Amino acid sequence: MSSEPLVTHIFTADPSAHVFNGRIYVYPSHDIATPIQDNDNGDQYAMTDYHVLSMDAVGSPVTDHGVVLSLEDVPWAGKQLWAPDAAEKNGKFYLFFPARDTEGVFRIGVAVGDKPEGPFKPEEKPIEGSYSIDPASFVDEDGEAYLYFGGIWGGQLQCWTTGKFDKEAYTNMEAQSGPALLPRVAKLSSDMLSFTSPPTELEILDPVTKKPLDSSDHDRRFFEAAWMHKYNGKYYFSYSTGDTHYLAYAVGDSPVGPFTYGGKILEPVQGWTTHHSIVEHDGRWWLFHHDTSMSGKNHLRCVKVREIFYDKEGKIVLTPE
Ligand code: FUB
Repeated sequence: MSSEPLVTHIFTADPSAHVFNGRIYVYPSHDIATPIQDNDNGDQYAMTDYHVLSMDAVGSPVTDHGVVLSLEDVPWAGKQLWAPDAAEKNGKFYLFFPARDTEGVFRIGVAVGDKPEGPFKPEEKPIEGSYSIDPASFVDEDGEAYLYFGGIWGGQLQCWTTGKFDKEAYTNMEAQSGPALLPRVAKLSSDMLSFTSPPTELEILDPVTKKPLDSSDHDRRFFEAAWMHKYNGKYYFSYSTGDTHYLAYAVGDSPVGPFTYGGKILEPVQGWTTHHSIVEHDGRWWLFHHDTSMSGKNHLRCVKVREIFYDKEGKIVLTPE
């Protein structure tokens, strides 16, 4: 189950999985071929639309619902439809997605649909106050909704340390000492179309020193691919460590942190990027992720799924105790 791509007729990546009406829906990036050479900006990830996949259960046939949103339909977006996510609230479905605007700055947009499989109609403008990439939505048990986001290097998070886009910071990628750059979280308005207040940083602390992780700690510090899920009353924030290629997680008592580093979920997969989501279905927990086993190329990825487990202490493990 862990080694087979979910679908083979298109390239898919960055899978955000949710259960809506008892069915598993996956919102992936739709990778496409491009002559652009690999670079640290991620220019080779030149995606232009989104598909939605769904299935009754892991292992059952997967339906591709086709194109649910295209770049040409998003008035503010210039290029690069990167990792999306979706949420449901009050019977409506929301697709959150990053793209570079016409100035080349990554912003996050939202598109609204009546069904989990779309289609989705984009808002005219990106979410005010949004920036960087990899939005992940989380609707808590009390109905409050949050958007987590951010990605360094090509994801431009390092350009926002002053609150304004700093083009010069782009080429620096990240500092090599001092506290690591942090993912962002913002509470969503009740209509899911805006932030109720400016995004804040999500703290990730070392479990022993209780201090923020350092930017030199490439095995543990946040890079991109935020995801939030709740298990046993605790909030699990998971992410990619980017250039060290791990999926890692941190645990907290509140959706806005602070979080304490908890460990690795997955070792590096084939390909430069690693990106995932975690979802419960019928009492079992699933890790959706991607690799490049279908193509051998970093920008032509395929989504896979494997089961995960929790040990007695609530740590995420790949084999049951
Ligand atoms: O798919 C483009 C980018 O690659 C995503 O936004 C990152 O998380 C990485 O998977």
